[in-house]
Amino acid sequence: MIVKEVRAKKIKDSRGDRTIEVSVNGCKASSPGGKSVGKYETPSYHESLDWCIDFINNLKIDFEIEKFEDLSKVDELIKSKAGFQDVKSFGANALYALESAILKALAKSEKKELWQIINENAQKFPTPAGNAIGGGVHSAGFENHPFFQEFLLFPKGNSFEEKVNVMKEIYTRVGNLIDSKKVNDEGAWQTSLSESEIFDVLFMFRDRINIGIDIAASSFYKNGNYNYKVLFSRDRQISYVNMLIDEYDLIYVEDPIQEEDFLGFRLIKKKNLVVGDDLTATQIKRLEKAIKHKSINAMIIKPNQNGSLLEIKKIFEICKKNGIETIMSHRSGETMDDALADYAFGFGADYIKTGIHGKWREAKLNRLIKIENSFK
Ligand code: 2PG
Ligand code: MG
Repeated sequence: MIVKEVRAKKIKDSRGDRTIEVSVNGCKASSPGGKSVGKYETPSYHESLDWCIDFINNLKIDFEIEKFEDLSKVDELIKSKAGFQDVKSFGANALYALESAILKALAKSEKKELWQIINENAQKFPTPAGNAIGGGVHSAGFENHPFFQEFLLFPKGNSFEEKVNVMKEIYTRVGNLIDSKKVNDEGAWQTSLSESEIFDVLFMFRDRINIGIDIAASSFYKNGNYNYKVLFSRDRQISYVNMLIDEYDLIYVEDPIQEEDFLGFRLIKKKNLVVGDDLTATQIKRLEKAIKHKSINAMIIKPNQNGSLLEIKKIFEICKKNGIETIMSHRSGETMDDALADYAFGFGADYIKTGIHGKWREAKLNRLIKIENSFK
């Protein structure tokens, strides 16, 4: 494929924050934005969003792109033009949107689907994981919200589409049961119920779903303690989480411990998934450290925590080699771009965490349903 036209501009995400959209030969891709941002994520932009837009609008790609690996040529061009050692210095949002738009244009020119550019033989569908009840920083404006950031549904079913339908049905029934009238940044119900009251509600649907949580523990950790209004020490946090795992049969616990504490993660029970998000921040070095310390058995992969799709591919390979399950994930501030679904399918993610309610979340779910139907 010959790249004829590259354009970048500002758009608004679901939260109304500015983000980047890149179009290559008329194919558009954009980057989302997080609120519970891990300390080790690649910064979103070198200098600023405007600087990156300017840079892309002056970029001349004068070589042919024929396959996924050719993204390395784009990386080299950016590095030499900007004088970066590492292409990620360009900023994760800028790099991801550019690379993703290039791959979409390549897919179009070859009359293929985006996922086929990653892996022509992909066939495994991820299980959807959806945030039903929200808390933490995503619910910051809501009084007395839960401390935990996400109460997630892992629906049971025989196909991706059936799982999505189960997830949506239980989401609606949960909202009625807790009499919630509002949703948060991610489309999850707002509530003043406590953690244990929420678990009791979700537990009623155990025949249709499994329960998971994203504690996002770094967001309420300060000076050695976890602040639940009452301060919990590290030991108390570890035993509290382990107690919840047993009590409510949790199958998934994301960021139960703050992002610096690899050894604390190791002490969380592993009969379920113990998932790194802020801990690993979609960075190869952080993943390798987590493997060495036996901190996790599953990892969140957010393209815009890293920026480079070539590195994302490597991360999937390292995870597969080391028995680490993979969760491709959205951000709390999302765009209508549905490429995340193709990346989840193409890279063979075990799960996709992309919310339940709201057009930005449904775009990704519907894209995977469409891919599934194309195999029928
Ligand atoms: C998370 C994400 C997505 P944010 O913590 O897993 O739910 O939140 O995008 O705000 O980092
Ligand atoms: Mg998280």
